[in-house]
Amino acid sequence: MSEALIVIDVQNDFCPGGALAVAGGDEIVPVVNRMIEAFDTVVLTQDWHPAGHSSFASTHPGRNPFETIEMPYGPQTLWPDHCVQGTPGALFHRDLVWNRGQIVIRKGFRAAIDSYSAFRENDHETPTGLAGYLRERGIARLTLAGLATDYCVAFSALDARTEGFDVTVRLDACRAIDLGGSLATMLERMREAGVTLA
Ligand code: VGL
Ligand code: ZN
Repeated sequence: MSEALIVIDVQNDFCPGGALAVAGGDEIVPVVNRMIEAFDTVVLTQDWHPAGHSSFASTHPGRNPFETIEMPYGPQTLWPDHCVQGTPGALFHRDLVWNRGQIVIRKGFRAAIDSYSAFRENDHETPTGLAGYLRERGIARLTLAGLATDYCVAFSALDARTEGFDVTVRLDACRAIDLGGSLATMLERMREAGVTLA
């Protein structure tokens, strides 16, 4: 049974000094680099928003980052502007050794819809194509690492389970945003979905 490493959003804006910095986000880079070396199949994701993206608080007059609004597809947390296409904040962390990555899945590129998951956008419908890519390559087992544990990593892990993959999240190679208890909530949801938390 073939396996793949999925490296989620190890980008400057999610590291200290970035627009949506995750505490200790840069600490995972050496750990992730060792994992990249150890896997034959390596996939990376890149949060990749157009300027004025609907998940940015700045797009909604009178709204502040970390508030929640109702979107046509359900509740959406508002974020500071981050990972804008072509900006330094959207680049992978400079110490991430990503040469061995075989495909980069960009997500969140539609202005009207956010995408935490590497598999489905936040309407839980629109696919990114990653499940088909992995299945066509005969991959059944996934190991996830990256940022942030309770958003993009967790939603990717849950969707991967729904798509029928065997999923392990390497918590030592992840860091969380932890907004209003989101880390505990998402760890429990992952456990219930049969994700192995390592
Ligand atoms: C993420 C919030 C907004 C993440 C991306 O990578 O976890 N979180 N966009
Ligand atoms: Zn984003």
